[in-house]
This record gives sequence, C-alpha cells and structure tokens, in this order.
Amino acid sequence: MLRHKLSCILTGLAGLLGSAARAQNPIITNQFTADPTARVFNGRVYVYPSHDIRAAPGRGRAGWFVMEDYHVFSSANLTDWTDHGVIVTQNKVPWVKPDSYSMWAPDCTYRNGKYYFYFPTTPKDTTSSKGFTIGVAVADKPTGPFVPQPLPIKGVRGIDPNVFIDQDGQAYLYWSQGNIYGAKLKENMLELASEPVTLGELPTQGLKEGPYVFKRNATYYLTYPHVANKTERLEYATSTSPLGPFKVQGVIMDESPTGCWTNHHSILPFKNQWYLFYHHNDLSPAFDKNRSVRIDSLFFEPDGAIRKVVPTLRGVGLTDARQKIQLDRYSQLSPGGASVAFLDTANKFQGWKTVFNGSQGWVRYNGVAFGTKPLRTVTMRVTAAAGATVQIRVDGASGPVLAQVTVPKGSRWQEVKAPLSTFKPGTHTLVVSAKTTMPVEIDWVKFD
Ligand code: FUB
Repeated sequence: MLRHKLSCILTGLAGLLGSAARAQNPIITNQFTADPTARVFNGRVYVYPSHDIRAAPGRGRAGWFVMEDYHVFSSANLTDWTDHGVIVTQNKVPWVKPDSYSMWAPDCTYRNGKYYFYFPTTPKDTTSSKGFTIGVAVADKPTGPFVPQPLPIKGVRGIDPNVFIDQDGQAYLYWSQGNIYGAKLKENMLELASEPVTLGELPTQGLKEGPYVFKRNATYYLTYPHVANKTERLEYATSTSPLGPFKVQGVIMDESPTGCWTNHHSILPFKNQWYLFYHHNDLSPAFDKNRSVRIDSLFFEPDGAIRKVVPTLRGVGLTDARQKIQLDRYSQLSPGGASVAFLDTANKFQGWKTVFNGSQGWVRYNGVAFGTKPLRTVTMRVTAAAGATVQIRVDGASGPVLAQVTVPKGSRWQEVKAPLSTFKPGTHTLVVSAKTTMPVEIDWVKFD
C-alpha cells in the first residue's frame, strides 16, 4: 500500500517536473525563464536560465526583475524539455541578502567530475562589496543537488558570470558591470588566478552585459548584449586570445521588434548544428521583465562571421506528429488571413491559438515527424461559431491532402477527429488552411 502511494507520488512529481514544456518558441511555457546558458553534458542539453517571477507584497520590487531561485531544464532533442526543479534558492545561500530577489543570469560548467554553477546576486555584507557579487554552487550531477560555497568569489563585483575553459585546460571567468571583465580561474574553479582585466576594444557607448565566450577553430568569440540604440541587441567580437583585445564584428540578433529591453543568450553546437539560446517576453507582452527562453539555429559564414539570426516562433527541432502540434508556433502565416492570439488572456501560460479570420487563411508548420508506422486519423482542437472546413496538406499548398476536417458549429472548444486520406512516412511540412469564409480557431492538431 505504502509502496503504491509512494509510486503514485513519484509518478505525479515526475509528471509535474516533466511537463515543463513540449513547445517550440518559447521552449518553456509553465513559468517565466530568462538569460539561458545552454551546455551539453553527457550528450544532453541542459539549460540554466534565470527564473522571473511576478512581484507581490513582500516579494520583490514591482516593475523590476524579481528572481528568487534557479531551475535547470534538459532535453535530448531540443523539443521535449524536462524541468528538474529548483537547484539554488536565495535564502539557502549563506552569503546572499535574504529576500533580495536578485538571482540574475547564471552559468554552469563541468570540470574534473564536478558541475560548477555560477550566479550573481546581492550579498548580505554590502560594506565590503556594494552591488552584485558572484557565487558558486557545486554538484556531482548537472541537475544537482548543488551546494553553495560559503562566500562569493573574492575580487569579483558584477553580474552575468560566464565560464570558458580553453583547450589547454585554463578556465576563465567573464562578467559585466558596465564594461565586460575577464580573469583566469584557479584549477579549483572557485577563485580568481589573475587580476581582472577590462575586455577591449568593445563599444564605449551604451550598456554592455551578459558576456558569453566560446572558441571555434582558432578564434575566440566574445558575444554580448549591447544597447547601441534603445534596447539590447546581441553583438559579437573576436580575438586570437581569450582575454582579448577583441575586434567588434557585428550583430547576431537585432533589437526586439516589440520592445523587450533585455536580451541575453548563449551559443552552442549540438549534433552538428549551432544554436542561439536567447529570451523574449512572449508570455508577458505588456511587461518585459517576465521573459521566456527561445532557441533558433545559428550559422557561420565560411570566413567565420556569424550570420544574423532572425527570431522565429517555430524554433528548432522536429515535432512528433503524434504530439499536439501548436500551429500558432508557425513557420509562415498567410498575411491578413490568419493570426495568433492567447487562448486565455487572463492566464497566458495556457499558450496561443491560431485564428483564421474567414478569408481562407493558411498556416505552414515545418518539421513534423510522421515516422514510418501508418497513422490513420487527425484530431484537431478547434472552435468555429458557424462551423467550418479545414484542410491539411503536406509539403506545400498544392501538396497531397492528408485530411479534410468538418468542424461542427458551436461556441465551445471541441476535439474533432477525421480520417487521413493518405499517409506519408518521414518528415514533412504541414499546411493547414481554412476552406470556408467562416472564422475558425485552432488550438492544436495531432495524428494517431
Ligand atoms: O535577468 C536580469 C538581467 O537582465 C541579466 O542579468 C541581464 O543580462 C539582463 O538579461
């Protein structure tokens, strides 16, 4: 009996933790996440983001960043993400000012059998160091448990720690405080091994923060958010040495078109493709300090330049045809014929729907993996006050029709099933279009 209860609790917990997301962009939809540092450990991608929460009486400052802890998320395919829960909390770190709610952008790295989690926050002792300092918590596994060091790293004041370990084994810590700084780390990864230097020769005007350093071929890339105009955009500079001087090369991602003031990122290769992890305020369009992590593919030009990344909703990875396909994370939408809206504006964590406005709009969604085992039906969560007909094709507007779905009229959401007229094994682009002039809204589609 006890065993059964325990197993139910564990299953429930796994469900809770495991259900963090199966989304495109943003990749985490059950909470706000920002400042993502992504790392590959043992063939799996781990994302260590900040965790934005809403201010409440006695909980942080209204209108500002409110962050009390860190979660870690992991994925084997960049599509299905597991939330491993809280790894570090402000009130369990001995040196942190209680209730400062300033657990800002972190990083995590692996060395000699241990995982080192670096995080900036406000110390209790503000006499010896004003503003932010940076601490470390150490674990045997990427998901913790992480044990915080008793004191922050000596000689470091600032935010946004980033650790880079060079091929010769030398580790470097980078951080920001107006400028971007760097120093060598000792073998123990807990202390500086050299005096901090200001990294040159970066732009002198406009805030720079959030350094992320990586090496490709013989080039060190220093990437960073910079306010060149009104809000942050992602830029990069390169050098032949990890502590510079760096030469400014260009923009990785333009300013947010919708005005999210911050952006913060990391870049990593995974299974022969480079990815940019960054954030945007998708789940909080009216308040840009409640952000959400996104991923898009990143490409290098033959001369090593980074091609500018255009943010997408579709994001990366394949979507299993048997899972709920969120068409609102589309690859392309018919201009004027379809749009995206929140399912419930009072609870944006419910996600979005695609709204076909009655002028026979369409939506295209790339990378749906049908596999090889024949699928026979499609289920669509849909609503159409006057009824509607929706057509699903693969591989383009004139590709084969997979199904035609007749949506009965009604004001409620309903799950409507229809048989597939054909099955196409492999990976395809879906094209879903409204075939009537009546408005119709779709939450998701899935195949069985
Ligand atoms: O998330 C709080 C701060 O906003 C980060 O530390 C900065 O990089 C910016 O994203």
